[in-house]
Amino acid sequence: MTSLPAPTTLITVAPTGAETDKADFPALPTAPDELVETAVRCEAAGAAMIHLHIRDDEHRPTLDKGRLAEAVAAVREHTALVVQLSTGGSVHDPLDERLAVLDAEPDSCSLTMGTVNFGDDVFLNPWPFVRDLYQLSQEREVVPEFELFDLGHVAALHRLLREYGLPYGGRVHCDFVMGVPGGMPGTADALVAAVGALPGEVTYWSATGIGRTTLAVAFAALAKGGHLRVGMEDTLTFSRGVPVAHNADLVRRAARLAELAQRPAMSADEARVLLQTRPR
Ligand code: KMH
Ligand code: ZN
Repeated sequence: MTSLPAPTTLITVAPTGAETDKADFPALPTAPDELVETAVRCEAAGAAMIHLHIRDDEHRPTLDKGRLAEAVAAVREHTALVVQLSTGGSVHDPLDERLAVLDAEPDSCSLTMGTVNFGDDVFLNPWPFVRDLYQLSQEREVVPEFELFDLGHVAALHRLLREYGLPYGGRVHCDFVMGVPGGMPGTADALVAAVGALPGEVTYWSATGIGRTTLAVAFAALAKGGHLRVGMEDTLTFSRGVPVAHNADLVRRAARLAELAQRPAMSADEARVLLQTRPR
């Protein structure tokens, strides 16, 4: 693994996800104006990229093309954040709709490197889908972020790069999503093993730990020279018994940890250079 040393930390915020019900968690940003307000506050708190899932008028997950394009435009209008759209959607979304997410022309897209059990559900990512989405991202000049839920996904990333070459922009950025019931555990040991298995082409990686693994994964990622993803998609509890009040609180805490590690949060403009997103 030859990841480049970064003097600053990329903080990605994943504010919404597809799993939590608004009714259970009213602070979850689901409406377009809530997403914009969240993006603005998270950028001010230190985020440089936003990983977006969108919802419909009833706050249910959707991959509606018009709404996706509106969300990308709205975040771009109010912030400089790198806009990453989720192509994972919810576990119920069909593969063809997940491919069509790229029609909304994001800067970046998530790209999960294999199927994984996801609680009681299955998050489906068969190889032909992974391959098609990757080739589409190369064609549309969208920078993929490879989502790695398990060590097998790291092995699949070796195969993808070997068979289909580098992503648009030439940088290879991945994100370890740890602690999902069905994937690798959110521990420092698992992170060290997974980082050690990365292909040599990987330039940067971040990590996020689901639920109570959040802090352990964040500390381990910083110790290993990685970047951070935080947000209510992954964590609904700020500390024992204290629900997250706003995504910006999680970003602010991540920025504080990065500062302590003497790799302060990078700006969105720095993130564009790091990731080599398409100029806009
Ligand atoms: N909602 C999960 C099933 C991604 O955004 O690419 C998948 C997910 C990954 O959140
Ligand atoms: Zn997601």
